Amino acid sequence: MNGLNDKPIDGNALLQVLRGRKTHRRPCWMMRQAGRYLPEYREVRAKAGSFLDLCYNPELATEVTLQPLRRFDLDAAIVFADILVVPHAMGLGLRFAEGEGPVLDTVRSDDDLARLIGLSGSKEVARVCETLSLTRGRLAPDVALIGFCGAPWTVASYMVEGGSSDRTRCRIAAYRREPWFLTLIDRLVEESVSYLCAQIESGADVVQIFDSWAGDLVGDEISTFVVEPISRLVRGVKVRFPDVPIIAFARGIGLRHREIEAIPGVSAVGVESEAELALLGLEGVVQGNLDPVALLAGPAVAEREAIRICGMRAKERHIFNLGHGIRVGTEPATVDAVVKAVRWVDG
Ligand code: 1CP
Repeated sequence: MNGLNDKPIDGNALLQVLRGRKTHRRPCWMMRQAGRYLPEYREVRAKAGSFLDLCYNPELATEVTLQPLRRFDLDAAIVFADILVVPHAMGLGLRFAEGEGPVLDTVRSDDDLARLIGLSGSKEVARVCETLSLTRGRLAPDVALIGFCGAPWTVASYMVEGGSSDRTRCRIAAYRREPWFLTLIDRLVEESVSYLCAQIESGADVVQIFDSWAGDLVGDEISTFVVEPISRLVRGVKVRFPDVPIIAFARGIGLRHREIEAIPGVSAVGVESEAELALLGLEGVVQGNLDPVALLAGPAVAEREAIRICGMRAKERHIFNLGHGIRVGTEPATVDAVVKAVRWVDG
């Protein structure tokens, strides 16, 4: 099996589960399934130049999107891009410093906000959309194509801080609720709706919203900066594409995933590794939550943990995944062992 053959579309396990139907097997994909742990990725990345050059080169981005599907029996491909495409397309300077992560122009004042531009006509968005349509054309019908964006809180944190951080400056703004911070969140909802809709028009079958830093927040900050903006984002996409399933991953909010599950239009809830699936009280479809470090511990540990997680959830209500992205240094053979273990559980 290589995921690149031509089985019928109704064999798409991820779409079956997201639509609440019976499935022939437990859908399985892994966050950051394309990336530096794969030697063939490193080769294309070297050819492309920088990480951003790769994101905006549709032919090469399509190639790296498809690479994990050639190795592993997965049910989905996720378009190779980044959550920071949105602030980049809104006019902020962005570069990825080797070994340091993203460096982004900051947004800290009313003037900074006023300078942000809309996504319509964006070259960056057009390139990502071209990658989606090239990829959809080359993928087997039984493999779903996932488009994505960052959630407003997570993307705002990079814009306010200017890169990776502990988000303290952004959290202070959230506590104070300065008008410009709320305006920034609103702008991100609006632009993210148009970004996800553009991805769907270009071939995404499913979209995922990544709120990687949702777990920073406490109390009603979670309602105001995670649940409400995600609800508005989901509503905006659903108005135009009512049949496209949406996965919402607010990493690190534990029991408050129930509030994400309750958002109308959310088809599945992503869950971090730290949460115990059986204790969360989620009734619908959950995605997760194998610890990426278990994969670094080798195939025997990773298989054991994968089987334990599958045992907590019927295949109709589970999308097997990690609780966060695959780490650099993971052996591809361990990823293969995990996928095979998931297949061994229930086909
Ligand atoms: O060349 C490289 O290997 C650079 C590493 C890399 C990769 C492979 C970055 C830099 N981004 C990506 C691709 C990417 N990013 C994908 C598509 C590939 C796939 O999943 O197979 C996706 C979905 C993302 C999403 C993303 N980017 C998130 C949300 C998910 C998560 O990991 O929490 C975040 C927070 C980013 C920001 C980002 N991109 C890259 C870095 C180093 C960072 C900063 C991370 C941090 O602040 O800790």
